[in-house]
Amino acid sequence: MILSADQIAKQNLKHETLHQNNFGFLEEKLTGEGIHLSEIMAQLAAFQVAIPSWALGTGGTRFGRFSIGGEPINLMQKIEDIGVLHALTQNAGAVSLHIPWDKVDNYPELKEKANTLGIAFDAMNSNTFQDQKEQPYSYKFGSLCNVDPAIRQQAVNHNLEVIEIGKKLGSKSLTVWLADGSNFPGQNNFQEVLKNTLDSLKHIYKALPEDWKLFIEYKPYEPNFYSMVIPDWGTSFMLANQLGPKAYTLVDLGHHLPNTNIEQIVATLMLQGKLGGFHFNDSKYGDDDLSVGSIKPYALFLIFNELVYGMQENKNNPYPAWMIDASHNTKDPLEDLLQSIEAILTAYAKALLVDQKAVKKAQASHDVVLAQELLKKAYQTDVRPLLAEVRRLQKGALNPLAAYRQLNIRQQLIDERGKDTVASGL
Ligand SMILES: [Mn+2]
Repeated sequence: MILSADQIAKQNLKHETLHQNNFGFLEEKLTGEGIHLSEIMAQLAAFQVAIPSWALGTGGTRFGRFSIGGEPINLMQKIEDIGVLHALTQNAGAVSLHIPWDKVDNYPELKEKANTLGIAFDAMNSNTFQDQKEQPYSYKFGSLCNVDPAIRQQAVNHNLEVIEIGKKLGSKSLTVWLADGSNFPGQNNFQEVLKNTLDSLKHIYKALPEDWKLFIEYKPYEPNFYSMVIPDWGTSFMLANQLGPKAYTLVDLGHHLPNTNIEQIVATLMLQGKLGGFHFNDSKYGDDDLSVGSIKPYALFLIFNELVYGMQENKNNPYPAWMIDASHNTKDPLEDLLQSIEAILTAYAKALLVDQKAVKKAQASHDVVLAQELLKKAYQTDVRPLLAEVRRLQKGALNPLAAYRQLNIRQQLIDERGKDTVASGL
């Protein structure tokens, strides 16, 4: 289904008066504090977060999966769902594909469809954590790290194929996340599997077009529980440095052990110009894949504070590729994504409100209390009217979630696609 600007404008009428009052109040307050709102609003409008093609259906755990109905059964329908998210929020203008799940026969047709909905193709994701029917070798004991050169070659070839598909769609980056690792002591020789991984990545890097980037994602545990070959940002950073200037580290919020200071990792990578990609989600324990900002919204703000600082100060670091990487097991995936997009933009807006000069001054005079208060002040600002105004100016919804519900979009999708459809992916 395609959502028109007229349908959204009609929904906006219901909230118009209240919004004008709320925004007017906030605008006066922030302008009075010397904040240049138009600059911040332009940055918020420009922010586009990619939606992964595998997040549009209901996710599951190893225990079960509960379908929501009306799930997209092919990539065209997934693109349409992202079109709905983008029409409502104006911040979801990109998709991230996973190969082989998202292979199609006609790539120009796919590109055309996405273009008409204002959706670009962000990073391509390879998959060497599952075996595919037609492949001769198994990844059970690793892919790029495997002790068997034939298995490594198969995994390298898969990544080269993903690059070729990406080229057809206008993507400019490849994300490599490896499930490689071991479950028991003695299973792997740590040095050997890391060396093999670097060697395999070198082959992939060589095939990368000049204007592409390679993102290396890390994860401390799961699916392997004793060791992962790329368990942390340090290993990813080392590999990226050894590969060359087109290779970067990718930070996924869920891929850290509890209480890790992720904002410090962000700062370190940006200082080195090596933060390439970013995956949003939230968690209580590990890679829980919960809606962004649902558990630790202040941590998300602190992370964005470092991202904003880095985007302003570390010009050697490229503009990061943003993506939501979550699994929607209990909610309507589209509602969950709307909540995540709102949480991301909220944290970004608050970080943009931080008085960086005043923070620097407080730090220079060792005024710990003031430095902390300056961050808190920005964090406690209610930026919802600001985000609504940015959306309104671009013909998005004042309240995307309310519009989604009032327009009965899930029911329409069920009517259109059926109750028992199952999306491909996780
Ligand atoms: Mn991820």
